Amino acid sequence: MNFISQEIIRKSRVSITNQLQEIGPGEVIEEIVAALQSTRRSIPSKYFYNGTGSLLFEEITRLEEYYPTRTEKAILRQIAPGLMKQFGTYDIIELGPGDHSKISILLQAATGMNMKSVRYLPLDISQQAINNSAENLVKAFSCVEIEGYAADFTSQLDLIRREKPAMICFFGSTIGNFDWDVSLELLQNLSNQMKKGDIFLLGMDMIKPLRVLHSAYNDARGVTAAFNKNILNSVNNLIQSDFNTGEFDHLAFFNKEKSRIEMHLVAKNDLTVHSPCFKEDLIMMQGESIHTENSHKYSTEHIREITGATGLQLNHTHTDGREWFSVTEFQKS
Ligand code: AVI
Repeated sequence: MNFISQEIIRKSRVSITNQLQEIGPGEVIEEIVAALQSTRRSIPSKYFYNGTGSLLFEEITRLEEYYPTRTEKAILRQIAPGLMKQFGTYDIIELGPGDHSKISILLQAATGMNMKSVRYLPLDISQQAINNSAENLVKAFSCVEIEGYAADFTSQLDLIRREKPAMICFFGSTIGNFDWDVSLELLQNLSNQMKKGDIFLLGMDMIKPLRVLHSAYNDARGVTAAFNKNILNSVNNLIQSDFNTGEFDHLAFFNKEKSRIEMHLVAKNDLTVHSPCFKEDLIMMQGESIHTENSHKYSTEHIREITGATGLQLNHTHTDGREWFSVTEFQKS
């Protein structure tokens, strides 16, 4: 396939390219159909984030029960001045930022220090998210220059045109949505692309009391349930299937052995789903489920293992008072 990457926005201080067409629609369809038809049915969690899914996730981050975003931001507010003082001249690359609330904390610190120019390179699967962030950030921060990529950071890290040493940010414990082996591979790949002196900031959600974890993924207003069910709308759009969200229940629980919250969609009754992309109709029995997400929770031992597997040097782990969340600074040596 020889798609030409499309530059979609170029204004002064902002350039955004869409590299997603490098991933052909056929590959997306194949991936979804194979996951749905495997013996343990699943949908890759990256497909949560269509327009509605991204809005629902933003709503989740504001929920009383969902502590990770609030806690991570509190840590970032504390460490931002020190980070910008030390690394403010670096290119700031952010993987999967979603909204711009976390980078804003770093840019706020840069503004407080009268920094004249900060180069910000966000890479996100959602084109809309990149556009919105760019628009808001240039309005709010006169120092920022943006080079955004609508791209999949699991396979397109090499696209980034960095010009200087880099501070790579991977916040929100998005790493937790990958299986442990896959996340180590992703981090090894990232480490291989880093240059000596580059910094990597990794946000990780830590193991904590079960009731706190449980209610974070089973909020009283049902926003997480709506987010979970919406993945079926996203899939319907991608493979022209006819999943009906009303036919499924939201299920989220902590799997202690694997140290992760698992989210599933459970069929309320026997049902059949059609799609021109299926060889045969997808038949589900009452109680059968589709696994939609894993959200791993970590210990300091996991952080040590990452250091060993990637060869990155661990500079510092910052946590909140309760140690519910951590932001770890690694360095390429
Ligand atoms: C994006 N990710 C880190 C969130 C998480 O907590 O795993 C997604 C999410 N799923 C349900 N609530 C939030």
